[in-house]
Amino acid sequence: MADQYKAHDYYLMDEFLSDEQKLIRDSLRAYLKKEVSPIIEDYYERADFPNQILSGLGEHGCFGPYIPEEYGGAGLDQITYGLLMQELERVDSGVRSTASVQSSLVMYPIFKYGSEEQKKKYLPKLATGEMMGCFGLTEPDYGSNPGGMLSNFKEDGDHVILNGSKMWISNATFADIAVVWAKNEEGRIYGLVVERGMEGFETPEMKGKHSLRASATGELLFTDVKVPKTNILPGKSGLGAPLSCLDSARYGIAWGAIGAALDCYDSALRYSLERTQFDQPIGGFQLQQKKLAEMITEITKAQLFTYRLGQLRNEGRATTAQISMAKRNNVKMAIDIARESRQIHGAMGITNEYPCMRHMANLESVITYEGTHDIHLLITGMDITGIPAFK
Ligand code: TGC
Ligand code: FAD
Repeated sequence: MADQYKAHDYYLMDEFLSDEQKLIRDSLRAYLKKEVSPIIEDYYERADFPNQILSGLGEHGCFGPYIPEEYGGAGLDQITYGLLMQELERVDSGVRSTASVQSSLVMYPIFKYGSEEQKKKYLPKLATGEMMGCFGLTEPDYGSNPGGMLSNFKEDGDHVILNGSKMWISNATFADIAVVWAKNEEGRIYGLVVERGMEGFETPEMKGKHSLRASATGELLFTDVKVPKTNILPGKSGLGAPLSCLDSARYGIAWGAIGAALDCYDSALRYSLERTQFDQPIGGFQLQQKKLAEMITEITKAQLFTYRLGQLRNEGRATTAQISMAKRNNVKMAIDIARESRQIHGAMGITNEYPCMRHMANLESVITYEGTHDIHLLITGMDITGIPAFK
């Protein structure tokens, strides 16, 4: 079925956007409708990522939108970055994931903490999608608590020897490079750029996912991998380095989740006006109107506070806790709307003719990765009380 999506802007938020921001967003929307919507269900069912769209995503500024142009990025502001993530996730969370990882978890740490040589070597190719990356933080026994990681490296002349493993890594199976977080001999965390082809480095696929199927997820296995010291990111060490990258990715997810919610609402609204029962459109029944009215109310609230978060990001004033609140709220809002949308579609809602079930399943990953729903609540709790309740 052709992608009939129409954007919804109940509080006229577009009036806050510049012509350039709208142009960039609308151009990506048109590209995705033409090139991605027609194939996404098929890739989702086959549990595969459509690699042929990588260069198109690069051309539309989806890789490193806010990285300066001198390093190949698009040099855009944080609200435009958010708008791009919203369009991508409107189509599929897995497509947004690929762009999030590339931008915020691979390009950002190299840009922020890399040497000038590292920036010049990797960033321009990552921006076009000619080179793809992944981000290895989570380990089999350390998910919410990454500070306990076991991956480690030891000095060996001009190199270090890396051992350990990472799990649940988006883009792992096809990435050319991995930004990997591991401890040195003193137990201090550093980021290392590990390149595909380095001996002892493997990236097996993780299969059997019922969620985020149009995204490639894998492990990263390191057995005595010899990594040149010049591949260590020199700019920052400690857990704060990977966590600061998560701020940027979580902010993108806050916008992205609104995209998934908009798609579910749009499909439900159209279906409610087309489908008749008891001789009238189901959208004429109060119970269905309640669902639709509550959906657009929640979407509008999220649009408003996420836009404000974007302004704070542009000014360099957004805090980790503010970002956590938006990620947590918006993903929960989107997953609730996906479930309501599926109900409005009746039995058709469980099929691949409508996007709601796919979004619903995808959002089960989104509510878990980049910090679980509960961890984000604890981040807010710590911020308002001053007492960390993690341990
Ligand atoms: P804690 O003691 O609180 O902090 C350790 C050090 O880090 C600093 N810090 C930050 N720095 C910059 N930005 C942030 N957001 C920061 N948060 C904390 C902190 O100041 C401290 O610095 P220092 O100098 O004092 O050492 O750490 P903790 O071990 O108690 O943990 C806190 C907690 C639970 C909030 C944190 O570990 C956490 O966020 N856990 C969730 C893990 C997570 O989100 N993993 C995501 C993996 S990547 C992923 O999921 C990609 S999905 C792919 C896709 O998007 O498609
Ligand atoms: P756990 O940490 O074991 O948590 C299990 C449950 O316990 C959760 O409900 C959690 O909220 C709760 N819990 C944990 N600690 C506490 C506490 N202190 N207080 C209260 N409750 C608590 N990681 C990467 O590094 N790179 C990637 O690219 C990446 N991509 C991913 C892609 C997908 C599809 C998925 C599903 C995950 C991905 N992840 C990635 C991993 C993701 O970040 C972790 O799954 C997430 O951080 C949670 O870790 P965990 O699954 O080990 O759950």
